[in-house]
Amino acid sequence: MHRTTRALAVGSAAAVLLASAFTLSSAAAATDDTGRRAGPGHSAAPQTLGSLGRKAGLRIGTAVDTTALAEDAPYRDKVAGEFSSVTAENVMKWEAVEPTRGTYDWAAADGLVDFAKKHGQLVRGHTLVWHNQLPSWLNDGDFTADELREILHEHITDQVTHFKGDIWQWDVVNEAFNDDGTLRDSIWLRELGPGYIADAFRWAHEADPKARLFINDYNIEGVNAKSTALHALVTQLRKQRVPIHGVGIQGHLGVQYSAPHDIADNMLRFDRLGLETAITEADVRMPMPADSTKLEAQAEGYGVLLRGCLLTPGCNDFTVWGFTDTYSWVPDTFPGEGAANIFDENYAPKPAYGTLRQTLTLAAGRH
Ligand code: 9MR
Repeated sequence: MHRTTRALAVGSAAAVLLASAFTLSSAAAATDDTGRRAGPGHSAAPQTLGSLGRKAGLRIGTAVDTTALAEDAPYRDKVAGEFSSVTAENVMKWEAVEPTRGTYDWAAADGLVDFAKKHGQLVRGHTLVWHNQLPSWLNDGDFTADELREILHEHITDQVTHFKGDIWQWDVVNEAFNDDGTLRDSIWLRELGPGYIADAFRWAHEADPKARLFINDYNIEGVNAKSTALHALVTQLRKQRVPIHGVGIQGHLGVQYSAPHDIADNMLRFDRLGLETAITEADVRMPMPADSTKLEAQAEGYGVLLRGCLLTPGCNDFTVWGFTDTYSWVPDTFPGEGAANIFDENYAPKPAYGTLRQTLTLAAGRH
């Protein structure tokens, strides 16, 4: 993503909206570096991303590292103060909740749910069906297809029942597609066939009829083969009356790649199906070391993702995948890259934080 990519593609209503939103965003430069407007009418109460989001009709969330939540007081204060929804970064995944077959360990996840209740936050549940972070008894087991189907059914039923009433949105199925739009070759597809997706949603709905059920994936920000295949799948699922309510767009970007300036085009086509949408895992990494050009490109990336959400009426949550560079999955997965979050390692706000605040401020009254 480079400054030159600010030139926006025209030819669709969404692109025009994006362009005007960008103009507005530039005009908002008359704010101080926390994004707060100066002058008369300026409220003394500190505005947070969560409170600004509320005025713009959406929740602003973060993935939470529950070890950091327990051990790092400044981290805990930021989670509590800045955000209006939370997602467990790891502790609701299958390997965490059922490390030994038949023995559940909900302690860490329950702790996060309690924390969220105490701070008036909603919880996004992440995630029920994935190819990754499965317990070894499952990965290494020798199960028939019928047994695996029953294992998956039981997992979904037990986990959704355990959290019944406490989860706002579940990422029921995570990362089911390849980038070319074919279904990912996972244990679930191989053993159960493509019907595992509809089954997972039906089972989750039976266990908690009030939870909003999402399919979630990465590299589906813009209009491309993967997002188009996902659109075709959810269209079909809705026709079959499968209880699917939303599409989660992860939003893992990097400053060295083009930003998805057609994100509203893409999100609006899901909106037209009557689906909710959310940005579920926003972060914008960069080749290290960071410098001011990269930080500005990063701010632009966050802004593109947030504006895509704000331009989509049914987009009701914008979640960042962690908020401080101290705790990030990026350096482990992409050696030589990092600094992907909106606060630095000392919890100082980066330009991206100001961009989110300004963009939310301009969207006040959205709903
Ligand atoms: O941030 C998570 C990291 O701590 C884990 O080691 C990793 C294991 O795969 O999963 C990370 O979270 C992923 C999320 O659950 C699904 N989308 C991609 C995220 C980043 O890898």
